[in-house]
Amino acid sequence: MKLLFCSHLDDPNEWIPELKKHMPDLEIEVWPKVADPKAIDAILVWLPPAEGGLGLFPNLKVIQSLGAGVNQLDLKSLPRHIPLARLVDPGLTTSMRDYCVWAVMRHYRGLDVHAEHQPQKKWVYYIPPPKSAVSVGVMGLGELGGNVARALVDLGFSVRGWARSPKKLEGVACFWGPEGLKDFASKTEILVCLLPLTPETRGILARPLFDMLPKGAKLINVGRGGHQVEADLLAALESGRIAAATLDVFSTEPLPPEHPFWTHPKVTVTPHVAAFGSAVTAAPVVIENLRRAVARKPLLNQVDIDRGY
Ligand code: NDP
Ligand code: OXD
Repeated sequence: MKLLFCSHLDDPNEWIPELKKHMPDLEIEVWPKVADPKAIDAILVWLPPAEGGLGLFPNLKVIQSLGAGVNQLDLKSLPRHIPLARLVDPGLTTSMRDYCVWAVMRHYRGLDVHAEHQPQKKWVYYIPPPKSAVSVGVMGLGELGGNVARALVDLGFSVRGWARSPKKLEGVACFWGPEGLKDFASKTEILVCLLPLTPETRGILARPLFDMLPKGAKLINVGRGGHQVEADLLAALESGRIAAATLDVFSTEPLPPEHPFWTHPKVTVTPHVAAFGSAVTAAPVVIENLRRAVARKPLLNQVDIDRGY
C-alpha cells in the first residue's frame, strides 16, 4: 500500500517511523514529491494540494484527516465514494482537555484581572465562589467536548453540555438540538465551544446566543473561527454582555496584525494551539484505518459527509 503524507503543518519525519512501526511494508511519499499519482492508495492530509486537490489521485481508497476537524477539506469537493476519517488521537484529546481546564480556571479565578493589576502594583483580593456554584457549558459533547465536560465535572464545576442528538453523561446536564439551546445557554456562565464547523454551526457564536447567556459570561472558543461572528463578539465585549474571551481559532489564520483581537484588553489570543496530536499516539489509529479501507470495512471515526462531521 502507498500512502501520501500531505501537510505543511505536521512533520513527516515524526510520522513516518511511527507509521512504519505498525505497518512495516507501507510505502510513504511526502507531498509534493509524488512519483506516480495513480499509485497513491491512501492520503494522510491536513490540507489537500492547492492545485488539483485530491482529484490528483484517481485510485485513492481512503482519506485520513490529520485534523480532528475536517471542514478544512471542503467536504463538498471530495469524491463521495472514498471514505474519510477524522483524527481521534488520545494525545490530542488530553491536550484539548488541559487547555480548556486552564482557560476555565483562568476565568474562574480572575487571573486575567490579577495580571491587569500587576503593572499597577495593585493588591486586590478576588475570592471566587465555590466551583459548584459556577456553571460551565460545553457546546459539542463528542470526543473532545465530552472529555472536557468530564474533566470539569471532576474539578467540581456545575457542568452543562449541548449536542445535536440526546446524550447522557454522568454529572452533566445535557441539552440538544436548536430547541435545547436556550435552556443550555441561559445558565451558562463560562461557555466552551467544541463544535465542528458545519453549515448548521457556522456563525453560532453570535448575538442571538450571546443574548441568551447571563450578562458577563466568559467565552472560550476552541472549535473553529467560523463559529464566531467577530463583529458581534466585539460588540458583546464592549457592552459587557461577554466579560472576557479566550480565542484559539479565527476566521483568518494567522490572525492579521491589524485585527482588534490582538490588543483587546478582554481577549486572550492563542494561535490555534489548544490541542496537538502526536504521531506516537495517532499512528496506530491511522494504520488501523488503512487496514479497514483495504478490507472495505467502515473506518474508525468515519465522517458522515452529509452531516459534515
Ligand atoms: P466530534 O465529532 O467527536 O464531536 C462533535 C460534537 O458536536 C458532537 O457531540 C455533536 O453532536 C456536536 N454537534 C455537531 N453538530 C451540532 C449541531 N448542529 N448542534 C449541536 N451539536 C452539534 O468532534 P471532536 O470532539 O473530535 O472535535 C470537535 C471540534 O474541535 C473539531 O471539529 C474541530 O473543529 C475542533 N478542534 C479544534 C482544535 C484546536 O486546536 N483548536 C483541535 C482539534 C479539534 P452529536 O454527539 O449529537 O453528534
Ligand atoms: C484539528 C485542529 O482539527 O488541530 O485537529 O484544529
